[in-house]
Amino acid sequence: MSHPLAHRLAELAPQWQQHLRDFLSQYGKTPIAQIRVEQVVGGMRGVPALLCETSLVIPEEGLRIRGFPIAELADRTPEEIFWLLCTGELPTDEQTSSLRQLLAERAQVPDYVWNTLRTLPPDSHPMALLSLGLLAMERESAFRAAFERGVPRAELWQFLLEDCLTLLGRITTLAAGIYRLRFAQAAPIAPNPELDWASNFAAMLGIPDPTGQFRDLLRLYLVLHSDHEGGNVSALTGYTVASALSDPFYAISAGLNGLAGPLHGLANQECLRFLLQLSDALGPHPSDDALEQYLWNWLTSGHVIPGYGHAVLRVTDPRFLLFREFAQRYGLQHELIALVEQLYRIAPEVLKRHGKAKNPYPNVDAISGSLLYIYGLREFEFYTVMFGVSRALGICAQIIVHRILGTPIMRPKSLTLHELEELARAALTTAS
Ligand code: CMX
Repeated sequence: MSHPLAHRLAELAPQWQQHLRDFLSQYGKTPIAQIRVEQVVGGMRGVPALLCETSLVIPEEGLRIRGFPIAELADRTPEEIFWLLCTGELPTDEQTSSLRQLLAERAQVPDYVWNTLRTLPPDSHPMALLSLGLLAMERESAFRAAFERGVPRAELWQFLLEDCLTLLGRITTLAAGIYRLRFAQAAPIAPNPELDWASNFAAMLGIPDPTGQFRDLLRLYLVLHSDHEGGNVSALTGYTVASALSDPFYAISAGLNGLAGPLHGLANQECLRFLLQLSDALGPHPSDDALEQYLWNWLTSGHVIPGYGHAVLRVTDPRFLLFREFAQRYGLQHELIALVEQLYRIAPEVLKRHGKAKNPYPNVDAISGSLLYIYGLREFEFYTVMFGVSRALGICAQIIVHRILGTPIMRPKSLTLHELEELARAALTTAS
């Protein structure tokens, strides 16, 4: 367990723990917010009730990872981002290469995992395969073994870190292998220990990449999707499961099951499907009027526009803008990109006129799938798997930090509608 990331976290752990103890002893009983009835019923929207150190989503700005606006991190590698997420510090070159090596050393997926996946019917969703593949590896958990040996609670984070590194080392191989088995009817490509995490993933997918642009896109993709604070379905689920001291194989697998939902990670798949449908219906170069009418009919027949809106953001997602810059930098002249641009001009106005969505602007999913499609990754059922590989970085970092801080098992209080009504009436009476 002697590697630079474990060492650095061991140095930081006592400082973080002391900070939290001091803070709790001074402010532990201080109320910071009131909760409205509609928030209790409405998925706890906006309730500041979770601790997440790795990142923050500012409604008027977008994602910050450990205080850095995401645009400042767009040229970094996933290894650097993972180090940053875990420690709050940008790594030195040496630290980055140690992490790169560590992940590369752990990139082999055992045969029993492939054998398990091969037993599933061919129409199983790739996200189900990814989640199941991780779950199958649970038997190897160092965290669970340490717990069973009676390792003291305060030391458990070190075993959690090891599991997370194993899981992250393998997840690119697993995901790429799923792509090969499911869509190319071909055997998985073995990981190359010389390559970094993103390049290895690109190589193992086996998609022709003569210019190296697909690899660059993948690196950006893995960075941009890595974390989006703690309250989104996948992160919250992963954190909740890990808070019961379930090991990371359980926690990340569970988080990814949440990511597989169409309102969350599946939206990039749905977004591309929507664009292709739209192009089929109106032709690849529709007039603005035709597009506006199509969107209006779509919305008024009860559908959502995939890739638009967000539970927290209230501006265009900076990750959308960073992908757009990528397309501009490489001069991508594809009709899908033209359609993404045209939607960006027209959809926000239509959503505003429709009057429901609190945020009428695009999120990251409005463009990410189109870029993958253009570079030859055309099986859009696979897109959420890509998202999951990246998001595993953030959820792993979140549960590592939580275990270092020693936060307890999650247990919010739920109420029946009757109790909620009583509470609401009592609150109104007291206020008047
Ligand atoms: N198209 C049409 N209607 C939309 C909409 C959209 N893109 N976004 C929100 N709305 C609607 C909601 O469905 C809701 O309608 P009801 O009152 O009838 O239920 C209303 O506007 C208010 O919703 P909101 O408070 O603005 O948004 P939520 O926090 O409830 O939901 C999200 C957020 C992302 C689920 C929603 O905007 C959506 O469904 N967008 C399309 C799917 C998508 O792009 N998801 C990816 C999000 C990023 C991610 O998590 O990965």
